[in-house]
Amino acid sequence: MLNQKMVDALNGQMSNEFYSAYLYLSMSAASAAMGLKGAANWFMVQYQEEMVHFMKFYNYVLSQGGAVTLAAVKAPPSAFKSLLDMFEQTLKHEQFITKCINELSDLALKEKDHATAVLLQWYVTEQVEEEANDNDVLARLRLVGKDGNGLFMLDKDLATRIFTPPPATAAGGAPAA
Ligand code: OFO
Repeated sequence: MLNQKMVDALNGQMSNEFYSAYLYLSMSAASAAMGLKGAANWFMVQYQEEMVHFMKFYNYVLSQGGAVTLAAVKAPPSAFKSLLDMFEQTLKHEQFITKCINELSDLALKEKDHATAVLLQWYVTEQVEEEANDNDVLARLRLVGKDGNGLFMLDKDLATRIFTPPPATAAGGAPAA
């Protein structure tokens, strides 16, 4: 059972996850407009992953008898200077999300809500992977610099990223935990 403080905090994080999805969808569109089809794919996969993050919280709150309260989602930026700019903003945003997840974990432990603490462990691990992925692409982008051929090759690599839906989501949004 969730207490109200935890329900409110999880609803707040749902907004953050939805904004993440919105942000990466915007970056996917901007990449496509720059002719970077691989990067557009990479950010589209990221958008899909963020919707999984959102739905995992959504299903969890409902399964525990909590009320899901959806808030307004602010508009993401739509103009970016370059792919490097997008990935720098991506890493910065993910570092903010990591901080949010850590704070939620602290709250779950403070409230002795062990079920939510277990759920949040999945997000803690996910954030380690997300930041590592962003740092990897950023390092390669810095290496490439202004070299068009290098960017072309990197874009080809970003095109290979595939979205794998988790079983609970593939089953139509059943409670994930
Ligand atoms: Fe990008 O991890 Fe969720 O928000």
